[in-house]
Amino acid sequence: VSTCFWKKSHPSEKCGVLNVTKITEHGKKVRKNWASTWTVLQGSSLLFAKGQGSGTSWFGGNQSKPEFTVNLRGGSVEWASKEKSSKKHVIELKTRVGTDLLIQSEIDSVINDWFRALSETINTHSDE
Ligand code: I3S
Repeated sequence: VSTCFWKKSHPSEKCGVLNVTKITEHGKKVRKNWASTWTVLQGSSLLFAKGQGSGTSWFGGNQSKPEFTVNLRGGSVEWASKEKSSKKHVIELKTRVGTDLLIQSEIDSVINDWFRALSETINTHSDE
């Protein structure tokens, strides 16, 4: 997708709007705060920007930095258990630094694609 980049010089493999919340920060439990979040997969990084309505106006727009970034190297993904969330189609992403996220979409195919993309990224970069 042509709109799927962070900066023109940094094309991204994948981007889209997902529901995202942190559940831990450096291993400590934090209060959930689900938010509709622009998510960009770029190399081994996952970049987030909250509160943006439209991807095309935002990517390449005036926001030059992501609000939040996680490094996928050494992380893991799994489907979240019912205890973790009452929502459907929830991915639990764990990072090496102990910041864990839940990532959700109502759309089956969307969340399945993300699960695959995140797993592949983690596997590809695990030896680096
Ligand atoms: O795991 P929890 O605490 O049941 O998560 C729910 C809460 O974060 C709730 O907000 P407050 O209790 O802070 O008002 C959210 O509205 C819910 O969406 C959270 O649960 P789900 O099952 O949707 O992840």
